[in-house]
Amino acid sequence: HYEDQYLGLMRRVWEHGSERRDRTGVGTRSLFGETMRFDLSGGAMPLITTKRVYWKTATRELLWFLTGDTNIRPLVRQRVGIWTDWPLVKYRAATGEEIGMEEFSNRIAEDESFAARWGELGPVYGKQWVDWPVYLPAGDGLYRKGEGVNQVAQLVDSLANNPGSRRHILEGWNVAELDSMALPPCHKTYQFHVADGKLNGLMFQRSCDIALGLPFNLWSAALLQVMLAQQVGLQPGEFTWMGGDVHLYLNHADLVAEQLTRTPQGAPRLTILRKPDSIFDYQIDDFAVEAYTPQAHIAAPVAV
Ligand code: DHF
Ligand code: TMP
Repeated sequence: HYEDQYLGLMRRVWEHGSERRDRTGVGTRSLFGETMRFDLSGGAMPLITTKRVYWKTATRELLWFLTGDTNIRPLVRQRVGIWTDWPLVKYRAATGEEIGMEEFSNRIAEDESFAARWGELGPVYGKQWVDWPVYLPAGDGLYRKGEGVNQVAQLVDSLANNPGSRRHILEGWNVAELDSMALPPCHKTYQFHVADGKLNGLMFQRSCDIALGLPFNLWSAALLQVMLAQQVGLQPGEFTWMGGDVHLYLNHADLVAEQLTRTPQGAPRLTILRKPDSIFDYQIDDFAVEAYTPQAHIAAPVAV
């Protein structure tokens, strides 16, 4: 089963990972340099079945990236809370107010100027993907802001018109802007490859939370590949995932113990119900997943 790769990785990291202190202070066990491969033909997706994964939440996040937005407000208004912890921690630190997650989310959703002030993550994925900043020399060592680069639009164009290229890349790691991001990108590089009428994809993730982030990341990267394939008239081929620092947080012991007793079941399939006019026109209701009968969700704390 395709998911054996995920469970095998989880087991290896838990049993053989080096124990390391990390930025969050929680502590992890970690291995460096890992790969998994998934066949996406016929609608197959690397969707984890040994716990329920909220693939619609992950899809909403991907669609939000494609809008170029970097404020959590549109996510929060769709009841997607996966990015709320970071602005919340910042707000608490700045104001000293002991506000709860629910109250903070309500204010983000209801108060536009509050959201503008406190819901911003900085120039994260969305910004770099569709509006990578460009500075043009303006004489005397000065620069002026040029039109941003829409990497995603360029990618669709290159896949369609220059399929043999070895430069089908989507990059999130804007070195000059890392300091102003709430988190530097984890899934930082995507590369695509056209061969035999198929679109192959590769995603490199520099830092990987196996328990919480990875199920979302596998789904989203594969979904982006399938959407791109649809846009340029190719079949989805193979999806390769590569991880740098691949870790389990020490406070995920209960999740690991439970999930490793479970056996993957079924082969969920994705259908895209129409062909939107462009890669930027997909909506949440365009996606249907069949044959997904996951085992129960396993809650685990996220390290902030
Ligand atoms: N930090 C850490 N430490 N791990 C992450 O995976 C992570 N991911 C980020 C931002 N920072 C991160 C963005 N993606 C969840 C999933 C993905 C995600 C952030 C959080 C998460 O908490 N998933 C839970 C609950 C999902 C929900 O409530 O909708 C899960 O069980 O999947
Ligand atoms: P870091 O920036 O110190 O590496 O911390 C980021 C943490 O978030 C790390 O545990 C990896 C995890 N993460 C994912 O696994 N996937 C994601 O998509 C994101 C945004 C974060």
